[in-house]
Amino acid sequence: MSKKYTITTPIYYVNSVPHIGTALTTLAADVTARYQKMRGREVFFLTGTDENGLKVKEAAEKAGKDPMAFVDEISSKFKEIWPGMFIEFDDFIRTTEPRHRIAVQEFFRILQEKGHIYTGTYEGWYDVSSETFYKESDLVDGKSPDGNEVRWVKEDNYFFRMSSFAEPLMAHIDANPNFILPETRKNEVVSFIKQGLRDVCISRANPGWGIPVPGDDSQVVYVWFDALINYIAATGWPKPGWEDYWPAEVQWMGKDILTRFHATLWPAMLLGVGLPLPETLVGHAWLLMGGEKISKSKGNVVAPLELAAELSERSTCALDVAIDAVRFYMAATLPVDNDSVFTYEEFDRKYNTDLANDLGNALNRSLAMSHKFVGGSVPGGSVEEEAVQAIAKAKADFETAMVTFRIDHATDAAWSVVRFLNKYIDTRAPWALAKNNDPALPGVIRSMLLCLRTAEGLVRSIMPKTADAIAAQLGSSPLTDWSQIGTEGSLIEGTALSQPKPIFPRLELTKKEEPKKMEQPKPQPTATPIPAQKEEAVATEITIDDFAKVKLKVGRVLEAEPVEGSDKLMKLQVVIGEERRQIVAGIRKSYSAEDLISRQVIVCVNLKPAKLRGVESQGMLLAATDADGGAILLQPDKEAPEGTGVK
Ligand code: ME8
Repeated sequence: MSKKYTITTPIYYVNSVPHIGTALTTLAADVTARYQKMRGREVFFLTGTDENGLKVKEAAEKAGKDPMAFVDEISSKFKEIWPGMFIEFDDFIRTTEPRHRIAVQEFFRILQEKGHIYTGTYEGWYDVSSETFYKESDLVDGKSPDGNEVRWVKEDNYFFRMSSFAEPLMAHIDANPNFILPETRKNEVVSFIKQGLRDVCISRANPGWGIPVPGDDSQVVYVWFDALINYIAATGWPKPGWEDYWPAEVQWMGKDILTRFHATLWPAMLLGVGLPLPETLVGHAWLLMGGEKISKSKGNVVAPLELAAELSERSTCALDVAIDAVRFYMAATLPVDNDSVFTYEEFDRKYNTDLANDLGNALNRSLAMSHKFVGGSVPGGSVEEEAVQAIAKAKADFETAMVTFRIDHATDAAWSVVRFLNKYIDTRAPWALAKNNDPALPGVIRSMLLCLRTAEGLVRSIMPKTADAIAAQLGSSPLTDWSQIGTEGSLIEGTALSQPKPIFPRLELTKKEEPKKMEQPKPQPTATPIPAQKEEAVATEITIDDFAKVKLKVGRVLEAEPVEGSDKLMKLQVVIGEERRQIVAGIRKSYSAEDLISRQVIVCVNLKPAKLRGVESQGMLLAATDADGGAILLQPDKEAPEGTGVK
């Protein structure tokens, strides 16, 4: 069997349920796994739960439960939630399993045999919350450096000679520039090692919970020493065959557990036993909320599936899509060097801008125009050079980002082709080509569709269900082979396209929810939508100055969909120069969505915004009224750039 591409997450404490902090690391590992599978690697993706240790025992006591029943219950929540987020792990290890206990005891025994373990008395502080030993000089105002309560401990324990591994460890770090990522974290680790690595206490007095030290039931193995061994236990070690799974290509974690544990204790333990070191350790930064790390102990948790369920309810997108939107948010904002702050406002804003506006628009416009201008199937013709280049660059940038596990950069690379596509549509203006019977039209539409197909492939590891939905609308099978992404062969001429079905309905943000920092600040939206133009007699004369107060501009309809629960109203996304507006108009009886997409319109842009059937409208379309009361939309006599003023 060939060596698998092994990816691990930390094993999470079962003192409480999963939240978006733990989901962040697991999602990063899942994106890595899916990407490597697309590239043809056989992947072994390991996650699990950390169930020994005082922290868990005390949490069980607090809950009034037997520790085993308690860990069974919470571990199963982790095991269930990940598939719910479309996380495809291959193995889930629990440190209460026999396979883990056997590996830990064997590991301990080998280190003892090799003279790396000795007995002594530990006297110092212990932080149960992070299961960490601290010296007096480590404390800050009598607390751990993370601000946790500490307890004084004096015990006869076993110690691991970590100090003797400082040199080989530094040599390994120097020789392997990608061993610790990102660079900022590597520097932290190097300075930690340079301060001098201390021997580590690796056992605690047996509290009746944990893995007994081999040959000494009065002690249990220190929970961190035990937990780290999960990575090798899951490979089947010490039984033969583990070499197919170890060393890991990448071990994902948060920065909190990199320096003291994964980047020093863990490699020293492996060196001690004589096992190879993982290729890369990635220690990402934290997601904060209200200025604090999102954590179980702080109680400021956001449950990822609840976040998705709420989004689905508020936006009316499908639940699968909402789960993908949570995945997207995490991938796009994955904190690397610096912590990032989670806010519901930013989550909503990214949904609207990156998903509804960018990706959703690109999909809807491309499909609608393919139906309108080339009969609804993939045309032949050649893809235009600028599209070829944008596609190649997006794919290459994605790959480069993934070499150093920059999931945030990879996500941005995927979006670069989406952003290119929206601009390309605006500048190549297929509606104008169609009007002039320009022979470039099929090639332009093909270029648009190839960009979409590329986007489908590039977003697949981040948003698998959305990628499937895009493939289905393109009438194509899912693009799962990385080498095919961006190729002409991935888009077969003559394939029937489905009608555009909006995947990401826009979220209506109330004033309170309106994000403080918008990427592209919109001018104050104004305008009351007028469902249908009422014919009114001209009552009073107005002056030219009065008339000048009414601001009219040329716009173009990008998207159109009926407003649910109304047989008159149509919700439109209209581009007016640099800005986009949502306009609700009572034109449904006279126009279908397809009639409207890509049509130019005249918009009154300075009416106060209003809600129609609960949907905000930020402008009004000008229309005449026919004999039956139906709307006849006004449009410029010839194409005018969007945003042009009308007098
Ligand atoms: O430390 N932002 O488990 P744990 C980013 N059992 N990542 C976060 C986060 C946040 N706000 N909160 C949690 C343990 N994480 C040990 C690990 S491994 C041998 C043993 C993620 O349940 C991040 O990956 O406290 C962090 O390192 C991990 O969850 C800590 O999970």
